[in-house]
Amino acid sequence: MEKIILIGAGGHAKSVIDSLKAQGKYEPAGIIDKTEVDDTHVLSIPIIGTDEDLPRFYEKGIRHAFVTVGSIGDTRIRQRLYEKLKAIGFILPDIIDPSAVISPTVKLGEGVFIGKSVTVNASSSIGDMAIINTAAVIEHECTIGNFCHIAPAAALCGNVSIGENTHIGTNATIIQGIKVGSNALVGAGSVVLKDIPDKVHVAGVPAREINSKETIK
Ligand code: JB2
Repeated sequence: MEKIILIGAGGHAKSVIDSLKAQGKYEPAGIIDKTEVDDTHVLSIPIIGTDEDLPRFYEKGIRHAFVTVGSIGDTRIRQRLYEKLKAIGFILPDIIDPSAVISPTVKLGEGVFIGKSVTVNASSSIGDMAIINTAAVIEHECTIGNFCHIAPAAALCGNVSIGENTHIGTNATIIQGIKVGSNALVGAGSVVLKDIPDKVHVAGVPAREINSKETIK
């Protein structure tokens, strides 16, 4: 089995490790965190260094890496890590929990995480480094941009498009045909009935624009 190195030793790493083990394609070589951390393991995977060690692991022959730092409405860390890994030469595979139901017609970017019990229906596409978290539903012909996070149990009806770096909060509902811009944020539990421009934050039922500090992610 090919070895893979994981980047980030927090809560999201636990979700990814579970699915990685269940997927059975890659063997975790270890986790690196941004600095020395007190813990020595996450779910029995050892913490083996910091970001500065990445080139050394690549030289030792580890070719696959996955960003296990999550994001709650701020994708900059994941973007920076993605660029760093690509510059070194790492391959970023997709980690897809075997309980997910994904149409064979779906297009997937690289470094995508698809968690437990997700559904992605026909002709949808998922951009690079997106997180499609537990039990989210992405209906037919949806487009999810790079670095988006679709949080647990969010539901996107058919033909919804989401721009890059956008966060869709847990249990949000987006009705069919809606366009959500890039760098936008949809608060937890919102019901989105109208298009949302770039950089706008919304919350509530029906969803309305709010000050970014009020947002429930
Ligand atoms: O630049 C970095 C870096 N920045 C933060 N490099 C590396 N290698 N690691 C980094 N980290 C590490 O990511 C932190 O030191 C910490 O160990 C970890 C983030 O852990 P935390 O539990 O705070 O968040 P998370 O990103 O794992 O999970 C968030 O996002 C998920 C999607 C949580 O809020 C979860 O609840 C959520 N499900």
